[in-house]
Amino acid sequence: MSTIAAIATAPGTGGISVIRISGEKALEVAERVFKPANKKSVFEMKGYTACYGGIYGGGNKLDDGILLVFHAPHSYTGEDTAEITCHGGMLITRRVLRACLEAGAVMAGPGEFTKRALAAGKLTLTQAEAVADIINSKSDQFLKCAAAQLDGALYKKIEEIKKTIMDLAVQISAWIDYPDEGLDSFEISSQAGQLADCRLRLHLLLESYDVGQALRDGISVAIVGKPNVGKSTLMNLLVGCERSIVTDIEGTTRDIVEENVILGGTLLRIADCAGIRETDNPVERIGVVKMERRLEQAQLVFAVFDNSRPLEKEDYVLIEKLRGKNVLCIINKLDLENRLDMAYLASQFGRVSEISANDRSSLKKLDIAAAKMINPEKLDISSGFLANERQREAARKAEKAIEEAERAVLGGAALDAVGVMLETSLYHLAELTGENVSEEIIDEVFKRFCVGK
Ligand SMILES: Nc1nc2c(ncn2[C@@H]2O[C@H](COP(=O)(O)OP(=O)(O)OP(=O)(O)O)[C@@H](O)[C@H]2O)c(=O)[nH]1
Ligand SMILES: [Mg+2]
Repeated sequence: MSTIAAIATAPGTGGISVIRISGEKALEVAERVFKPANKKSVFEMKGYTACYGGIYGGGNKLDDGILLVFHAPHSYTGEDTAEITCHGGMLITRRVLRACLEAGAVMAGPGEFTKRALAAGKLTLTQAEAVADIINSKSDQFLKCAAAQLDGALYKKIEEIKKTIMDLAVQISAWIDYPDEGLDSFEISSQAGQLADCRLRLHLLLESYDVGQALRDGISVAIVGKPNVGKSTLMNLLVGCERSIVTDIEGTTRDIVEENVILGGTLLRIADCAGIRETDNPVERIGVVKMERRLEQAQLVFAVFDNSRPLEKEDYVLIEKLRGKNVLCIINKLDLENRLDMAYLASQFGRVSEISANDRSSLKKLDIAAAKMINPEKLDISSGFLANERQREAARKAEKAIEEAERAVLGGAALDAVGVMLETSLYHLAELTGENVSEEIIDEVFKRFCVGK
């Protein structure tokens, strides 16, 4: 296999940059590019040791830096690896990379270091996918789940299910080999019970997919209410800057203004929408239609009401629209004299938060209310979850095969047919963990990675 090199740190100016080299000739490449200050050869360096020295390329000294050496198999990739740390300028970093390429390395593809770690058995495919998730995490909550995944949370869950199915398949093949023994009703119900248990465990995992997506991409939240209640002021409070235009003119916001914020420890994709009302203004009407569409898709709604005005027709229309939805009722403009029927709103919504959106101290209240709304138990997927469409598809196929096997056992179908269904489910579970995937799928997974990881 070729020796690869890439810049492992983010592009841009920084304190330091790291150029990573991995492969059979990693130390040879490093020896050509890096001259230790102690005059020793790079080949003399022990694994996990660093040394200070000069970095050379094109016959010139490029920079001073540090070389870190890992000997196979004790490295991330399982191969000999060298990491050169230089000063963190874009130009100098690229020059050092070029020197490594001129010294015999080839440019690494996206995620190629992790791909090699996978090939060396250092990681499972689900763990490699977790590496990409960790890199792309935008909230503490998702980071925690991705870290557990890297620790093998999903892999362990799938292995447990596979073990149960494998035991059942072994029993079945024994019965096929010794048909005289026959299957009694106790054995049938025990087999069906174990299959039902596996099906349930997979079903729960399949449900975890949506939660994982929501945590990764953010829970979709719509801020709705009649015009002028302070939706955009609330949006700006949550974002921490003047993201939406605020005026005292009704119908200020038309287009949807969207932003990611962390509230209650969770990433939320918040949309500030046009105020709900009937209007002759064609532009505002388009805004209202957009708001309604967004409201339909929202996983969580912040419904805003104005403390200084009595409930009006638009408020009642909105309350009707919100039935059955996950809603945090926000009573805004608490600093103004109360004219709003708060008791009525409390009777309509499970959770009410009273704030002044133009007062920053309201943020704490909203944080606590949102944390309670965003049911943390339901969102706790740190014990393993399906992280992407590839994993979901494999789990779905395995679930289907188990379902069929369960039905076949209960229906008294021929044992060899049940055996085939169990084999099918095992096949798809192995696909999920990556023991049984094609090169194309692996390539697809690593496309999501950055070069240098
Ligand atoms: N006193 C007081 N005024 C507020 C508060 N929140 C918002 N306002 C004012 O209410 C007016 C309307 O605020 P916006 O945030 O633009 O209201 P909106 O709901 O986005 O309105 P539309 O975009 O027209 O639907 C502005 O003059 C804000 O300054 C608050 O908590 N207290
Ligand atoms: Mg607005």
